[in-house]
Amino acid sequence: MLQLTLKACSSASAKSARVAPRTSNGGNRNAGTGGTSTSVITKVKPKAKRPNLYRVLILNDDYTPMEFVVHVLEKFFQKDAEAATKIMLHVHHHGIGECGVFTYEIAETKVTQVMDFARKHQHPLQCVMEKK
Ligand code: TYC
Repeated sequence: MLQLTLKACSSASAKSARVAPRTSNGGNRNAGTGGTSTSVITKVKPKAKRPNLYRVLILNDDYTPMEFVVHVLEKFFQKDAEAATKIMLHVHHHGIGECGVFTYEIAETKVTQVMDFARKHQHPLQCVMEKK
């Protein structure tokens, strides 16, 4: 009897898939089996892990002009005028709103770009990130 078992492993890539038979009895494939042998073949399964995602949010304030917020959304978040205006008005009425969802490094870069741009134009606009 030859028993072949395909088993998933976690941390190797598909390229290094090992298909050589490995025995579970120290190499003596016939030990205690009356002449039968058992092989376990392990095959590495590629494990695609999803990245952590972060929301980039802007906060309302009383001083930043609406047109500036719309411009920020167009410039840094690739929103068209209609989508940008909708987000800006949502923030104006609810206090906070989502500009986009990104991986950690991209989200961090967006926050820095927006904060630097707002400071450069002397507006108090605040931008933060939040893990999803
Ligand atoms: N509340 C601001 C105003 O009345 C407009 C504004 C909207 C400011 C969104 C910031 O994130 C913001 N001028």
